[in-house]
Amino acid sequence: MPGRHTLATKTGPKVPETPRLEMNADSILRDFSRYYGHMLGQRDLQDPSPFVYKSLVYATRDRLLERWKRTNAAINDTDCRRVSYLSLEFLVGRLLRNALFNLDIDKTAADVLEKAGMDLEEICEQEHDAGLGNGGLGRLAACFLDSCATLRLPVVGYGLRYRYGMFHQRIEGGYQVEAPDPWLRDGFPWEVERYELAQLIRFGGVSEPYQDENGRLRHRLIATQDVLAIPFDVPIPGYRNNVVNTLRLWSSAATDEFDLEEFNAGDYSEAVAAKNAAENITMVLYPNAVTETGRELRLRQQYLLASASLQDTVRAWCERHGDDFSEFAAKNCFQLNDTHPAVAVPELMRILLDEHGLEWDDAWEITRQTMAYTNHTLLPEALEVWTESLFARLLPRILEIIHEINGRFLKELGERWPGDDDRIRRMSLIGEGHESVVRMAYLAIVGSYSVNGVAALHSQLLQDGLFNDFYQLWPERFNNKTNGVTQRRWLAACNPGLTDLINSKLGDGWVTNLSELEGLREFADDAGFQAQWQSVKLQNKRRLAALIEQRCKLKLDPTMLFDVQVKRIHEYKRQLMNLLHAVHLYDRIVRGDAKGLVPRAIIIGGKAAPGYEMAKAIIKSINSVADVINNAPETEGLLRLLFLPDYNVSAMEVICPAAELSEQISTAGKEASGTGNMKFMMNGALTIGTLDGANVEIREAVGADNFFLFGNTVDQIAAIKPGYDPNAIIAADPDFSRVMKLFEDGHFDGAEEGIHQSVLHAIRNPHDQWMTAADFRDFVDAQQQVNEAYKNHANWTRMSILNTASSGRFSTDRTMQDYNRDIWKTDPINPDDL
Ligand code: 26Q
Repeated sequence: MPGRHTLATKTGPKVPETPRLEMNADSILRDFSRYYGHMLGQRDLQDPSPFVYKSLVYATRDRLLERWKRTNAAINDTDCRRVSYLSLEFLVGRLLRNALFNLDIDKTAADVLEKAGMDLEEICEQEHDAGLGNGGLGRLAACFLDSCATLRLPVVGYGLRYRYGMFHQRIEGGYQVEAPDPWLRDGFPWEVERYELAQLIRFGGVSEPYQDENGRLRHRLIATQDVLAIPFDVPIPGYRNNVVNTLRLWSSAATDEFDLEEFNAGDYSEAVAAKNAAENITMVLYPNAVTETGRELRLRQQYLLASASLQDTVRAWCERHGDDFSEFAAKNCFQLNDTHPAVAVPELMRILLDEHGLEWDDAWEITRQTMAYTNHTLLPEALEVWTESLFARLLPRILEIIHEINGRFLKELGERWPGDDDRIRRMSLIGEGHESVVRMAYLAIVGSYSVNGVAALHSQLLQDGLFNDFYQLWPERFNNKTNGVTQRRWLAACNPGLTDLINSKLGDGWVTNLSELEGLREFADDAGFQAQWQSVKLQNKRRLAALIEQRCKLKLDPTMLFDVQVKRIHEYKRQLMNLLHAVHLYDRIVRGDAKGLVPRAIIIGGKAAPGYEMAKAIIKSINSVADVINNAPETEGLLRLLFLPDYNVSAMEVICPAAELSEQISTAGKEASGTGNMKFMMNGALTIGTLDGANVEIREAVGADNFFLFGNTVDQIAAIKPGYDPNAIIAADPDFSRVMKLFEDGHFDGAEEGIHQSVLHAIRNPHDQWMTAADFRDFVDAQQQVNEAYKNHANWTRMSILNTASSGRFSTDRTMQDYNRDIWKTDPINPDDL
């Protein structure tokens, strides 16, 4: 990388070995105090202050760093096969508690701080969430990193260092209001800037053919607009194993050269504007939708990630192997987290062809043997496409390469299915509509040796439906990898009460081997154990009630049934059906039909994409209904409905330990997997759910008796769809009719007449894709079963214990072992052997 900051990366004299940092209380306190006093210039301890937080991070980071260096040495010295996990999102949340826990110094740190009059928990709360993701897909990537480090797998996460992460959500007058998330404002003490590893990213320009010195036709880009990608590394500690992996986040910046050119031409303002444009690329995380004007920037983000990460890997490769790429595919794998980084396929081709002079066939073999693609959605409208015209303007050489890939691919199809023009048109990487587009999912499939879905049902539906043409062509490429969550964060760290209780019976082996939770089965009927289990849950409910009181100014009775749905707001996730049920309960109560009704708190949380009007209308409806329900004297002690603002990773760490009922109520066939469902199950919540995504496997694992199933299946949904008549369904169901009438009579309108119109219209629409009305009756009946089950506290607790006991499969440790066994095929590293 050219530029004035370039540092030598070649080996020189070694830095003298410093003694290993100790992990005891004295040494941690010493380092903490040194940072507090000497680096941050503080005198008196203020608890909890950002300075205390930072000092503790630095003391912790020092201890990570020496392990980090050794891990990198273990990877580089052994020239092992390695994996790059490419993702536009890593929703890591807070890191301090996790780092202390994985280093096994959490108790020590807590003691040390307590002696100094400080509370570790409060200090941890000082940390801003790193909200570099939207939801499930981003959080999955973060759980994967934790599990890979714990399993000693040589996996680097490559992502973007957005200056603004996921927006903060406030609720004003019942409406969502977005506020920026300047999470880097006070600095991010975990990261290490690596300017010496910056990469040059080239946009625009013209692709020019030329003859190289051997008379071969090659291509080069001229007159490009260049941007720098600067890596910031974040340490990812494994669980008590001395492994520290890397999350490398790219930040865009103007190149020195670019600035200079403009300055020389005397155009100062242009130069500053160009610098701005460069820095804009990683300015903001896109919520899961882009407006027309945002599209160009989003494609720039995708290319910057793909290009910088590939160049980074290829640079490291060439340092060791020169221009010999014969072993490259044997030693490297790129896992694409959805199609967002799929431009990596043509970009690797470009690097190999244009920069290293490989022949097409060799470059294609390498590319196709290193790329693997994970799909996270079945919604056809969510499949990513980019117009050719945008590609031509932004990435002309990449578009040429895509055309060449497509030409060869269509030829192959023509040989396999001669004359089947319809099929060939369907499968083309270029879709012809009123504007021609590049189909990123197809590009990813054609360029990969593995294509996976994220739950058994989802993977099956990909093969049978969305990607069936490709499945017929290459069945061997398709596989399933059911999602998981890391139990280190989602049970051990976020639920200390339950952790202690489980450990008292089973020891702590489950922290790295979650199937050991099966051992809880034997205590499921033990009255003493049940009492302890209940008391932990009650404690956790109090903790959530406190959070709710703080954010919603509403006091919850912690003995109510905590019924929770937290996830992004989307029509297919059917928060609306949950709302209809809340209104149904309210209707029963005001009609005096509340006999036998268990007191229930319905808690809903999640963000709506800022441009998704229907999702925003759903939030408003929930809040308007909540206003009425919570202020009606009849509901006192019986029913509460509330919308918890600003749902994020840290909120979930308080929510999932407290939940008793987990709402997983998407229209069958629409939710790829879900992962919140797994966090809830692990923490002893029972699920009310459709046969969708990973719910299917959750139910299999825990047994049908311990799961509240309802709703139409994928096949039934398809069968009813043609004659779907929601108005007839509503008319035939008195409960449903009354619910709709309350809405339509303006009972929940407050001062805003007609506020629920769009939402009601959606339910009554015969073309309602999500078919809320079709599942309403079954949902209400299943909720009635929940009601009855909750009355038998011993049996409910038994079912709760069995849910935790059966959650072993849903650890990302298992998921990562599956990826590694079938796709990555890497060997664990061992820094201790150095
Ligand atoms: C698209 C276009 C422009 C900008 C952003 C996006 C975008 C961003 C994020 C599109 C989708 C996402 C996120 C998708 C997601 O979170 N999917 C979820 O992935 C989980 C992990 O596999 C699954 O459990 C969920 O079922 C799935 O919805």
